[in-house]
Amino acid sequence: MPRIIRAQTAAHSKAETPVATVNTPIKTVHQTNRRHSEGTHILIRNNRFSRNETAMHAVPSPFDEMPFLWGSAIAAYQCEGAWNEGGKGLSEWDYFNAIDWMNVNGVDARVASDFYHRFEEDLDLIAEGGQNALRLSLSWSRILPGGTGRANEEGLSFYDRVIDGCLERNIEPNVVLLHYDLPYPIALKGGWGNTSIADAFGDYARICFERFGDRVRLWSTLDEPQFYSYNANIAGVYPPCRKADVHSYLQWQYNEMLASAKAVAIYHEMNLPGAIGVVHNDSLIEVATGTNNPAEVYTAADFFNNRMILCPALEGRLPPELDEMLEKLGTFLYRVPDEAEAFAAGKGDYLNLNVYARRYVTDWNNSPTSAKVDSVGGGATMEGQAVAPLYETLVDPSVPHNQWGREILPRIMHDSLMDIKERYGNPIVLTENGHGSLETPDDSGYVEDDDRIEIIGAFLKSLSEARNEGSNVRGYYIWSAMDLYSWVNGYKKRYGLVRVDFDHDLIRIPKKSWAWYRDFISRDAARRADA
Ligand code: BGP
Repeated sequence: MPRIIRAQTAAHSKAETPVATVNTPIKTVHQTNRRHSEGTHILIRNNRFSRNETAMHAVPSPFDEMPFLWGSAIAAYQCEGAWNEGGKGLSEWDYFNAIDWMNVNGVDARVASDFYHRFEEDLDLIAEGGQNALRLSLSWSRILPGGTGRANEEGLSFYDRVIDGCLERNIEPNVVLLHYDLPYPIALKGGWGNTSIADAFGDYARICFERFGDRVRLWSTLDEPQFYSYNANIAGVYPPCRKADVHSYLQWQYNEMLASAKAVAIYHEMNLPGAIGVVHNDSLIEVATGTNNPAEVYTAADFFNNRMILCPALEGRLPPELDEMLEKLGTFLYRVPDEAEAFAAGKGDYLNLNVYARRYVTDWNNSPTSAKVDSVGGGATMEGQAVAPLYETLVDPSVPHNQWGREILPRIMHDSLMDIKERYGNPIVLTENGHGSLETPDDSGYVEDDDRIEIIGAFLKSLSEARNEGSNVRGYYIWSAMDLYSWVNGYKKRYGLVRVDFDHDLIRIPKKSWAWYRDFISRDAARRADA
């Protein structure tokens, strides 16, 4: 069994943590046995960069008035369809998927799950499934068909109906302003490579807050800005499909977080009765034993995967290690003159965290920067990355992988939540967790997705451990409410609690996991009421 080196977890209290200042090298490496582990772990005290303890924005926390949120998640481009209806403009993904040779699975989301026309039925199934929350995104192109300028009333009123439909059914809407589907006119101007996108995004955000801010209490600016940029600039599978372009990868994240900060600042100025943050993904870094420079590898992988997002989002500043890392990576960023003020004003109220997998890393072994992803399935390719000259990922043979080569390791739910609690401390909503699989229904269209039930059940057990240990987690959402378009993976990769029959009039049939989740939620409520 491999041993791994990991960040501090709740297994070690803060009191044990030596206080270190910025630029203090990490020295302390501890070894311990962990009950969740598949082997022996070594913990790194990652205190090289002191936590920024500035007070959080003083907004009334809407969480105080909410029960624990048990929900599921969707995203506009992946489920809405109606790509050219209701005055909607073209998004970058509409354009990209129309280019044959870029569209690896030969499908697009012009119809998708047709949520645009069937959202009432989907909301009914969410409510009947015992869920009290839905995370959804708005389509920027539906609201501002040109990306900027005049808002489209038809688009706004569609989202009025969706949000009101949630509230009528006691479903708390958690709204993301942008989930990858950039308006094409903005992409034409350089998209996330152009710092002026922050102003355009701020204007779009203001329109959404003005229209929906009275009813929506949970907001996110962007979905997974790091993973979005990674797929677009390192893996090269999302538009504009650049491979191993580290400069663009980091420049996008800088611009994304500048845009996010702008939207957060506008939201706070408007004094609306809710909370706003960003959605980040897969934040847990674990370093394999046998690694020669574990502390350096940890810091580098944490910077590359997390810190460009988490520092602005939760501390209102860029990572203190930014310049040092840029120099090591041999690259630079175009930065705006007033960045310190912009990021300080854009600190969020909470974090939305998506948990699927960890980053299992070791020393750089001279491989050029590259990413391995599998957009077709079948299990031949394991997910991974090399980031020259900093670190590489490893395949851990003791951990099972799904059919797209992604680790299935449920105990990371607990470890990710405790890691964020220890290092950043903000409230968290667990906004995505799920299991992608190739599914075969029976003759009636019913799917007995026992694998999903088993895997999500194990993640939920791990979530419960984190809750019991004091993680400030306020909600959990399964990806996804129903089957939908899985980006470059097309429609074969299914995540839904409800099957959508894409070949037969998009009929909805709840899967076994839908009823199982409903029963789980009601059992949890009963348990907590008794406690
Ligand atoms: C998250 C995205 C979602 C969703 C999910 C599953 O990163 O926020 O949009 O797609 O991952 O990923 P995939 O569909 O690529 O399997």
